[in-house]
Amino acid sequence: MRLSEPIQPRIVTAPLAGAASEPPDYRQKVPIVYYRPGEWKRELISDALEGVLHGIFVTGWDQDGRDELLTASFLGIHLFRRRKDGTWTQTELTKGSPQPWPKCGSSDVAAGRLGRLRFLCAIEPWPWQRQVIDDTLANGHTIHAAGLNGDGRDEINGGGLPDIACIGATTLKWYENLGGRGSR
Ligand SMILES: [Ca+2]
Repeated sequence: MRLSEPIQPRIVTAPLAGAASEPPDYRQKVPIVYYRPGEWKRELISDALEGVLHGIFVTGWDQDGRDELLTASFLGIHLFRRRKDGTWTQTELTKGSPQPWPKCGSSDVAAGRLGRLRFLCAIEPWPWQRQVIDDTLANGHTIHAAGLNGDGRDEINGGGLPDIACIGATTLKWYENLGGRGSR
């Protein structure tokens, strides 16, 4: 993850749930932290999320040369941005599934680009402009947007047609982007 100039990698960690939380509700705050190379000191990004924090996704959200962090948790999908002074902003992008706790929120998130359009793909999102690609995947676990058809382009960052891969309990599905028609 690139958080500042000059570009240096950082390690971001996000536990699945709070250390003392218990299933099925996992009612406890979940800390997201990062470490800089060399000192490896634990620095807090946020402890505002709660429940299961199942997915994180590092992305250049605003193309300012620094990476941002997307999270998928019981509270939905959030965007974390690092300010120049080192503090972080948190923006809720969607609350995810509206079902009662602990079936609320979102399980995993990835960001991609379709030409100039930016999109999120998630396992059970809610608002935004939502299009159901598949409702047959059992126990959807993780998701990613990428160029999967070997055309040599980084389709997340460089345009083109991003595809989506999703892992369920016993299946790995590839949803090929056919320019709006889609197939799997
Ligand atoms: Ca950025």
